[in-house]
Amino acid sequence: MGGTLITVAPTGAEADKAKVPELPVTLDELVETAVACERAGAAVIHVHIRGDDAKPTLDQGRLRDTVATLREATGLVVQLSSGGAVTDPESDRLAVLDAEPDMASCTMGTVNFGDDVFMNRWGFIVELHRRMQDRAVVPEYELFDLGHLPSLARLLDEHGLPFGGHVHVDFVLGVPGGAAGDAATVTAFAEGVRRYLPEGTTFSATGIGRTTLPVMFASLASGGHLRVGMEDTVQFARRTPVKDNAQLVKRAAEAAKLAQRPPMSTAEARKLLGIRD
Ligand code: KMH
Ligand code: ZN
Repeated sequence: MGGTLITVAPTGAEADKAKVPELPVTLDELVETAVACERAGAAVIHVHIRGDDAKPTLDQGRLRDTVATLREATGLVVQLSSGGAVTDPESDRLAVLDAEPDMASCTMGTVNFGDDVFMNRWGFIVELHRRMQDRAVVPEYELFDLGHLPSLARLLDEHGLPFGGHVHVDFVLGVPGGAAGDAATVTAFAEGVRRYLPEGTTFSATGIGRTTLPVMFASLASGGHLRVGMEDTVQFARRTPVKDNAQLVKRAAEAAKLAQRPPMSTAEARKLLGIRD
């Protein structure tokens, strides 16, 4: 069945640095965590950046610097978040692609997001997909709910395959307002991938908060890949905060090895995802 693609999402837009001091928010902290996570078995990094005030930002200059610095320091596939924070306008989210990442996320529909709404209009999704095709950026389609699967099928049918021709999706489970983070839900999504999406589509799964472990094991058992990181959980276990992102990647790599599907190298990940040279 091949190896396991491990994506690390080290920062996100939600956790508060004042409450989680280990969260990487400066470029130096991000690079340090990226190097450690690559060593621990990650092949892709899903990046949200922060400003000097440690709050999320989509500042163009910072995004460009971040992409260039991560490329110099690591072999990781650099995936920028086009989701940003729930307050980010569509124009800024589209402009993320100007920083020329290898990949970018593309969420397949609007979802309640805790007390907020993560807005993803159909017209916005189409524009993001088209711009990624034009700029040779490989999308990771983020699925927060089962309805996002047929929406992606519609997108591919009406607007064509992504750059590189390979479809890769990520199930983001356990968000309050989205699909639950449990094994039955992973199975339902995996079945939906087979039912709605092109043959050869690959998936990873991430469980938010305490759903991290059930989602991780269910994804491995279903032939899926993994995303872990402090964007998704800041608790390693009950009453035990995460030490750093590499700790989460190491645990994922150990689980992947136990499942007889050891972590993919960055070169293998680039080939699988169809990343441009
Ligand atoms: N921060 C969330 C509102 C993505 O990166 O594309 C959106 C998110 C998804 O994290
Ligand atoms: Zn994200």
